[in-house]
Amino acid sequence: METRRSYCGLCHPRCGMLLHIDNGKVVKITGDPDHPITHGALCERGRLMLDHIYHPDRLNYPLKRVGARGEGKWERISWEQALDEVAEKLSKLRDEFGAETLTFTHGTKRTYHWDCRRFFNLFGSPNTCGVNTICMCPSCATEYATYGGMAMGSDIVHSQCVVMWGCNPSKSNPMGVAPMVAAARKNGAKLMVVDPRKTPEAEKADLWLQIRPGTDLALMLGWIRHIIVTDLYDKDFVANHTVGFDELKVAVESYTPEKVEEITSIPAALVVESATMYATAASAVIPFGLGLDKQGVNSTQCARGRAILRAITGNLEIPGGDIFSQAANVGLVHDWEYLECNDMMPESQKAKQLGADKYPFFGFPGWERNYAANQKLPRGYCMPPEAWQSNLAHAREVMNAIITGKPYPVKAAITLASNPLLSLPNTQQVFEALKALDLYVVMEYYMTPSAAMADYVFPASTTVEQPELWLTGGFCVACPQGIDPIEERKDSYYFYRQLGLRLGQEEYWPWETVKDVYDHCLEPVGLNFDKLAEQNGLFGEREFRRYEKDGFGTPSGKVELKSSIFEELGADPLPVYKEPVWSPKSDKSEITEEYPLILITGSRYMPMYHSEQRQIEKARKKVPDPLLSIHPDTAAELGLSEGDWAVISSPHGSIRQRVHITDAMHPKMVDAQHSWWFPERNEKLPDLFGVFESNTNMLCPDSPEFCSPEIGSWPHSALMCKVERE
Ligand SMILES: Nc1nc2c(c(=O)[nH]1)N[C@H]1C(S)=C(S)[C@@H](COP(=O)(O)OP(=O)(O)OC[C@H]3O[C@@H](n4cnc5c(=O)[nH]c(N)nc54)[C@H](O)[C@@H]3O)O[C@H]1N2
Ligand SMILES: Nc1nc2c(c(=O)[nH]1)N[C@H]1C(S)=C(S)[C@@H](COP(=O)(O)OP(=O)(O)OC[C@H]3O[C@@H](n4cnc5c(=O)[nH]c(N)nc54)[C@H](O)[C@@H]3O)O[C@H]1N2
Ligand code: SF4
Ligand SMILES: [Mo]
Repeated sequence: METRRSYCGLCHPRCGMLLHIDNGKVVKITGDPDHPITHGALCERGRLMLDHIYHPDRLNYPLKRVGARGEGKWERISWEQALDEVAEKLSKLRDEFGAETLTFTHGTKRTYHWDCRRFFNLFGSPNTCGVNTICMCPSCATEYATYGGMAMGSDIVHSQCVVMWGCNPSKSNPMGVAPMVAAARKNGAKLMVVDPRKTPEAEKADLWLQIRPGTDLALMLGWIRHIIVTDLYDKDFVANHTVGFDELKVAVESYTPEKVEEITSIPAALVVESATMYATAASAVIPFGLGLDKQGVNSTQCARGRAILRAITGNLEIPGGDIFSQAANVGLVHDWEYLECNDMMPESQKAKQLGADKYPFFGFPGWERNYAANQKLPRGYCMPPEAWQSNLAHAREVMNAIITGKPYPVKAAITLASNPLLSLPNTQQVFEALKALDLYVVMEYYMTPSAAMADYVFPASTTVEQPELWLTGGFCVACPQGIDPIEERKDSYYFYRQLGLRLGQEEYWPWETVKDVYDHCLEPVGLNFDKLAEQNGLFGEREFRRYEKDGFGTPSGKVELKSSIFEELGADPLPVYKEPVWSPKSDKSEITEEYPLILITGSRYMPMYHSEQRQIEKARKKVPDPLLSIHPDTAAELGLSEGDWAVISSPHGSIRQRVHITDAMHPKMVDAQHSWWFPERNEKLPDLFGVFESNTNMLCPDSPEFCSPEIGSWPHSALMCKVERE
């Protein structure tokens, strides 16, 4: 038996994996004890990798639709034929309607993504759109505007105070953030949790703030006010490294603990105690939490509020604090923005980006300002903002354009590593849009509901069948390919390069394989992919407080408590709290009467990852059906018992899920699992694998009033619903 090093890519941490191979077939997988970050650990989803590699439902060959759209009739064709036909159709559509007629739906970052952006920039379409609008884009773009980087490298382990704000790592990041929090606790850190649910972290916390969903910004403003009026802020840092403090002070003036209690339901004394705990700790972190990004109207300003808190307490770029700069040597590796070819997009095409008129901060105008400020810093200080992460068309506007042809026709779409019918809000509209496309191309592992609507489906290779370079601010690790791709599966680089070669982009795809690309990326540090693998990663020494000599990557070179980029683009330069549209406290009382429960969706649970693992028997055995979590008293009132099917309705739609009774929920709230579909059901329309039946995004609206005014991020939480027995 042979053992080969590879990695798991079923979610973000890229845990090291050993493949035990017998007769060319992987027969066992174990964690790689020599992996420099994960040291042999694999989570329960990673341990299902073998079931995934060889699953009988995996797509192994390109498919072409032969029946009506969504009829489930396919013909197997060759890669050559599929690529030729898709390229020819794209070329014709571009000639007739302009390059902007092609769109792309992003999922979460799972495979290379710079190759997608590179292809789109070279093709000339500014219209890639997708879930990034609510996943990290609010945080990423906003933190760049505030201090010139995104704090993804929080030094949790050495922190004296860890604040889990809308973040549930024991379920969402069991190999990364969760062990770091445990280590910090062992080192004596305080733990604070701001979450409407009693998460496993909340149970263990020193303080748990059971916040009313969607009101976090009010709590942040209350914290900022308290920290200022009690002189707990870092005066040196504020005086020397920030702008806009006086205006900030005025903006938060009215957020007394009592007012914050009234809005958030957190007792005033606890508001004071928690703010004091955060501000007086020798070091403190507030790592990224999706609970903030996915709450709609306030999400962008929540990211601002969190950034401001980190700054005024002097917790940026210190040991045990929130860190965004790169380790110097790692910073020299060619990064993703470098590979994206953003300078290839003509000005005339940038101007056509859908949604940028409503949300300029979210499109090229905002990204270009963040980028320009970043470029003033010495090379390698902080990664430039990736367009993939903070420069997107708006999904709602794109879907509208597909359906109506206005402001111009969008006729073609590519989906790769995403399942838009399950992950985007307003499923009804996404479905209408997919139906209306002239050309829909999907690259996938499995036949999903979205893929079932395609004209061409391409088979994707598993991470163990392709190499990857894992680059972060602090380290760079080679993730080696473990086995040859099975049958005709390929990686996304191959897909985009082959399309590019057929569409006149030859000059820009000089590297034949993705490994060649990574060799090129590693040239500046005198390495190549194999050497990096041999030396087991490149690690850098952090240089803390680098801003003291180089400043921050913002227009003013300081932390902008009042954001000049926001102001220039017509957004509120200081955070202003807004009541969610549907809420027990909004003026739409008719909604509250009919839909009395607050709805949050999508809290993570193992072993599922979004809409995935539904085919994997062992995963389905653990979670066979979609679950709605509800408090025992509420369930009793509604006559619901554990395991009953219930109908959940919002003003936007209705779905069914099974009742799970738990006191982790507040009596006035429910939490519905997201992205459920049923691979065992009929692929053919109208069933489409049951995609409309239990999918929480049937309940989630995306019209402008529900979205944050700066970015357009829509709500998957802080909504209202009713629950009835089926
Ligand atoms: N209601 C609700 N909706 C949500 C959320 C929520 O909390 N509530 N969360 C949102 C968030 S944060 C996110 S990030 C999105 C996730 O949105 P998506 O990323 O669209 O979600 P997935 O279901 O993981 O879909 C990924 C698809 O790509 C395939 N795939 C996985 N890896 C690869 C690969 O390497 N190559 C290729 N070609 N295909 C691959 C999988 O089989 C799967 O079908 O969902 C969002 N939607
Ligand atoms: N098992 C599993 N792990 C995953 C994923 C998965 O699908 N499954 N998806 C991955 C992806 S793409 C992402 S983005 C991350 C996200 O991972 P996390 O950041 O942990 O996000 P969530 O689990 O969506 O939500 C975190 C918490 O926010 C709370 N919350 C909901 N609404 C609010 C609110 O208004 N205010 C506050 N303060 N809290 C609120 C929820 O109760 C939940 O406990 O998880 C990643 N890891
Ligand atoms: S956390 Fe689990 S699923 Fe994610 S990469 Fe690691 S082993 Fe794979
Ligand atoms: Mo996400």
